[in-house]
Amino acid sequence: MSGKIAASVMCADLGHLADDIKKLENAGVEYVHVDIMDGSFVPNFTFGTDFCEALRGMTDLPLDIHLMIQKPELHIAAFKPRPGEYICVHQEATVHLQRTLALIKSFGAKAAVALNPATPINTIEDVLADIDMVLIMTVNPGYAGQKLVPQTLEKISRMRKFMDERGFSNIEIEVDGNVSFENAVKMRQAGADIFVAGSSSVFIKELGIEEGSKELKKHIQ
Ligand code: S6P
Ligand code: MG
Repeated sequence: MSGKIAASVMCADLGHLADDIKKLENAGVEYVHVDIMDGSFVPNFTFGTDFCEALRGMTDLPLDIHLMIQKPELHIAAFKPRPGEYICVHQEATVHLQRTLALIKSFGAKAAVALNPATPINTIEDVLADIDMVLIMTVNPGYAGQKLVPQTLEKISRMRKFMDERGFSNIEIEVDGNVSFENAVKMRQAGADIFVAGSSSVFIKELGIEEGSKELKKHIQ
């Protein structure tokens, strides 16, 4: 199966959001990646619960909600997780990770854990049974338009091997940060399944959303 695209809505033209969402649908991207930032876990602020509801009213594409917030367990319910959607929390942001993942599952949504570049893969060994996806951050979270942290490429293949050896070949790997056409090829080879597409690919102004998505698809076959 070829790789899937999760288009990062923080890189869209927010003044013409409905147009951009239509273009993403026409381009055949699989998910809308929504970055939620709280100004504490990461230094930036972005969207919230109302924005997710507005997106759900705009498209049938499933949301891939990336919570870059402290104590996400306190806010999961407010995001009204739906079956078919991913809700992703950071390993670094919650003390009771297993309970938080079970809470996500209780809404019928898919549960995911994100790892910052500095966080070792073995920190999620004991929750593999509780997740559908692991998000390998290939930049430090907080901003679009950053450069790849190079050692995260090798981390993707280590993560894949780590999960396969423990009988969790079903868990998908998502990558987020500087997923350029060139980096996407290497990430795919390392074992990534879902590619968060931002300013490095789908939202390159000169290319446009349709062309950018088409080009990225070619690189993640
Ligand atoms: C960053 C956030 C990401 C960005 C994405 C942007 O903290 O989690 O999802 O939106 O990385 O992509 P790019 O191509 O500008 O790095
Ligand atoms: Mg993200």
